[in-house]
Amino acid sequence: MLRRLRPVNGPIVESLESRQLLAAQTPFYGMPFKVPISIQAEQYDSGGAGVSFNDSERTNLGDASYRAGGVDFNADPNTPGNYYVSHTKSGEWLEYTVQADTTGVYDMKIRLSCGGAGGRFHILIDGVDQGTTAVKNTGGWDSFSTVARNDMLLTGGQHVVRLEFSKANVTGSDIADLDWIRFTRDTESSPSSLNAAYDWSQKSDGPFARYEGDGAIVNGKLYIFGGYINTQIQATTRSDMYDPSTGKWTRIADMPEPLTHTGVAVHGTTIWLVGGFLGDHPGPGTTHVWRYNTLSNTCSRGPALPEARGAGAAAMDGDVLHFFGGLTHASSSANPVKSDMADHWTLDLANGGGWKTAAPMINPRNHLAGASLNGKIYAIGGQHLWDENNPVSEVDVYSPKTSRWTKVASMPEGRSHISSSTLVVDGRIIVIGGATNGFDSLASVIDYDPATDKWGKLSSLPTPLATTVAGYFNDEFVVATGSQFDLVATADVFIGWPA
Ligand SMILES: [Ca+2]
Ligand SMILES: [Ca+2]
Ligand SMILES: [Ca+2]
Repeated sequence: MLRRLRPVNGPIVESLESRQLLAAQTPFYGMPFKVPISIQAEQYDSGGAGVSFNDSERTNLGDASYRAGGVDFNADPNTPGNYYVSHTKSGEWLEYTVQADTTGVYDMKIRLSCGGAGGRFHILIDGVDQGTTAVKNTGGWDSFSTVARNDMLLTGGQHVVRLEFSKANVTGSDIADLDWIRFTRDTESSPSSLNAAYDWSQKSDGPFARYEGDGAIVNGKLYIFGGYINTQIQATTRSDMYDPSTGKWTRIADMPEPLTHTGVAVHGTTIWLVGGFLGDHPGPGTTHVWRYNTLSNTCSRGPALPEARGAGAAAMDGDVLHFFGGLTHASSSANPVKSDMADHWTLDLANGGGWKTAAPMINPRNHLAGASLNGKIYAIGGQHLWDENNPVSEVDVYSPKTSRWTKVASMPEGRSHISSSTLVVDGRIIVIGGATNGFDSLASVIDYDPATDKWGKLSSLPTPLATTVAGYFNDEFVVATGSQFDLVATADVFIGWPA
């Protein structure tokens, strides 16, 4: 009931409207670019002239073919496969569909070159002009530099960003060559919808009890895949989706195989499920990678991991999927696990090239969580081997820029079994529940602020819960399934509102 009284803010209405009005306009990859992210200028939306771009003439005036339609392209002589949008004239524009999970202030950098007199362009978000940016001569058409357009507010939801060339300083001449645009979140001025105090309420049980399920929230709906169903530790392929705005559950496509302990990361509207333990406990680790498309309700195979892993962690940094840690198989008396795996692999979803090796973890472990925040990757908590009595409080951060892992502030206590209940909200990492010493489940909800390198506390869940699946959308936490007691599956559902 409380829900109905709350004002419905722009995001839902706006995204519905934009979908209706721009039915023919679709993002380059079929899914919106999820900010913060870098977007290749040449990967503007599909839809055609007058819909997703405007160009002065149907011919391609550039030296390279990249896409048909009239936009002009030049090849990057230094990076095979990279292109510039060239020959930009006054009145031309390009549009990009992006998605922000939560409301925030974003800064934009635009990488461009200009060998002429320059001019100016505007950035428009959903048709609203964000102001003029001047283009000056950069020392030649092959000499690129970045210009900034700062402090743009993006509400949570989908948006169309237009880059429009408004004026050439010499009439009829080209204004700039564009390589890419990059959105970064301005964490200092982003309004935080995150309070410390939450009112948690328990909703009706979901249709299916499970623990060690995997999942994530996409467009406000919580998706839960697989998991174990009983004290015999039997795995299921069953998957469900919960819409907290209606309280309705929908059974979705079963997973292609019964999995638990996958690494989960979201790219646009696709949920990546990486590795995992296959079948009933103690199942073997797998190299399998599945992509669940939330739009088509289908699972397809992704590039297999270099080696089998279960209970590792995944995180998405822009278009780059990271996977690290885990074990080669689940532990059993017949097959005790002997080593934690430090391997760290990355998969570039925009540029392909398969899984690549990255810097190994400094403290290899399993049953940890992965998170991506401000262009860095976090490895959070977990356990060593099958020791549930001494979970890890350590948190490590990986910088793709330096290719190094370093330690940051540890959690207040050791926590494992948090892989699908760790999420990023408004520039902070939130860990909901989990298991501590001796698989005692936890009700506490903690948050990490990278600006202060400190862990804080949010209002606790009404009951302790480990291995739960959690998400956040429009100021609301949603938490479902998991176990309060080891090996006991629940269908619990909790919603948290700012108090
Ligand atoms: Ca043209
Ligand atoms: Ca042009
Ligand atoms: Ca480019």
